[in-house]
Amino acid sequence: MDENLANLRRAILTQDEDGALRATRRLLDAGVAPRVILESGLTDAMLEIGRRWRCGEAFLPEVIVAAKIFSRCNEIVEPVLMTSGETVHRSHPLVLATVKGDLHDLGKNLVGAMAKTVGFNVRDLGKDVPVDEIVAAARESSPCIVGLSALLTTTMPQQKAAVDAIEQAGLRPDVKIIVGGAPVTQEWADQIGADGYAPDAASAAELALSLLN
Ligand code: B12
Repeated sequence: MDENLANLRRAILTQDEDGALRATRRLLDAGVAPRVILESGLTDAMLEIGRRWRCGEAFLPEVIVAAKIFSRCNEIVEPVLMTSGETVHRSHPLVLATVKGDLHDLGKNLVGAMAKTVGFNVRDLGKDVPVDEIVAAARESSPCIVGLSALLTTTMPQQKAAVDAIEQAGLRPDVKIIVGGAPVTQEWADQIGADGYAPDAASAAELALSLLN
């Protein structure tokens, strides 16, 4: 299994789409848990790409291709994740968005996939989503949880803008807000008045569940 995971990571790092899809199928055929493939295969490879990019060992076109391969592999893993006995049927709405100005959506998509497995009815607004649209969706889905993703330090203030706008629209406390993304911390969540922060998709789903009570 470790060798197959290593093959998957290597294929993403060398932009070998066919190899990555093959390695993903092999892992699923071997019965490896979808969550492990998402976290220890796909996500770890993207983090390594990020490290290489920062050090000048990789360049933007490679990151773009790796992100596309990540999504293709995720398309194969997600349906299996949904049928993996862990799925619970609830139908509480979870509105998800990557905030305005931010085009990073791989992490948000994983949060959505994981939230579905614990029974959330996920309404994904996509990326680069303006505050007005987030407020409108929160109003329509209320009571609900709103999950806001930001991967850039320059777009984190949009999370605060959304929290403030939801507050001003009078939608609290029926709307709980959780935030995440690589530069986001618990401290930031506290500072902007969000109800919670989670560092990864599995803990995001757990956090959302805990807020239902
Ligand atoms: C892939 C990538 C891209 C891709 C995105 C493709 C896509 N469809 O998403 C592309 C090439 C488009 C891109 C563009 C840019 N990027 Co970029 N990108 C990355 C990279 C390498 C990986 C991000 C990723 O997908 N990680 C894998 C996923 C699974 O992890 P994740 O996103 O962190 O999500 C997990 C958690 O954070 C959490 N989570 C995420 N969202 C949420 C939401 C909630 C509610 C919760 C609870 C949890 C949660 O759970 C997720 C799953 O476990 C990072 C490096 C890094 N270390 O993060 C840089 C990075 C984020 N990018 C960076 C930059 C600078 C840019 C550009 C400005 C580059 C440029 N000059 O054009 C543009 C900005 C475009 C824009 N306006 O958004 C910088 C940001 C620096 C900063 N401090 O702001 C980083 C850190 C790289 C670096 N240089 O250090 N990027």
